[in-house]
Amino acid sequence: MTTEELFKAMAQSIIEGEPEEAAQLAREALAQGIEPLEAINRGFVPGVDEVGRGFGCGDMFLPDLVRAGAAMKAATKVLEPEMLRRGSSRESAGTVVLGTIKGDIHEIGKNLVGTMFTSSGFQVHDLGVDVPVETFAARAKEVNADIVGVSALLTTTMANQRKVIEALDKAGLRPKVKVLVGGAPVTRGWASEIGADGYAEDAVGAVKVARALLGVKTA
Ligand code: B1M
Repeated sequence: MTTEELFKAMAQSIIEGEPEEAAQLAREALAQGIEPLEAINRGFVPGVDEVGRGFGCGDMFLPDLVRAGAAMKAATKVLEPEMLRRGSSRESAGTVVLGTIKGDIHEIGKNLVGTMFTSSGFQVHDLGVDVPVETFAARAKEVNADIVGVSALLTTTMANQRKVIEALDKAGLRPKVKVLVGGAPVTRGWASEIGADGYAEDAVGAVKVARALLGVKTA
């Protein structure tokens, strides 16, 4: 299979919601020497976007979304350990508390962001999904976090990102603790409207922005 054919098959495995096929194609990509993040971005994400588009316009339904999510998770489960293995930085670049905001159970993008942080030398405390606003602030205090990263995939849950900033303010943790927001519906404009310190469109960008916020030199 050529690389282009492989990328097409990857997208198709997500559209058809085939976890085993997706995992197998992820292994094949690694065997071909393709960078894990490239496999995700050029192979699997176009499939996820297609399912999202289909769901958005009523051509696909919730079970399709569920199957696509399971296939995407199976693919990232193969690729993420490899991303970690390839991470070069060994010195701690900073401490990050990360989670998907209350009301929201989308975890795939947040997990990728966490993996990129870990492989770039950050210490990551992943709170999981559907994380209450106060938990971000409590954990940030407990682990003396440098960055709190809040992911939101729903327009209805994005609003809670603002509440995390308010909770950190209330706990007296700002401006020392920087807040980074992201997720598909989140924009730079939204980030500045709610007073976040940083916004990133993707996992690689998240690490870049965090490094800039902490004044860490880019590797
Ligand atoms: Co949901 N879903 N979903 N879903 N889902 C979306 C987000 C949606 C856009 C689909 C659509 O309608 N077109 C839509 C949201 C509409 C909106 O509000 N604007 C939607 C909906 C409506 C819903 C439900 C409400 C459906 C229902 O029940 N009727 C429901 C909500 C459940 C809930 O959370 N309470 C729901 C459920 C689900 C599943 C559980 C079935 C499943 C998630 C499985 C899982 O995570 N384990 C799912 C899926 C798979 C999707 C789509 C298809 C794919 C999401 C994904 O994993 N993308 C999605 C459509 C889409 O995004 N195209 C959709 C791949 C991932 C790598 O990208 O998560 O964007 P992403 O992360 C990127 C960047 O955004 C960024 O970096 C990541 C890596 O590059 N990023 C950050 C993310 N977090 C960041 C944090 C940062 C920085 C960058 O700093 C801290």
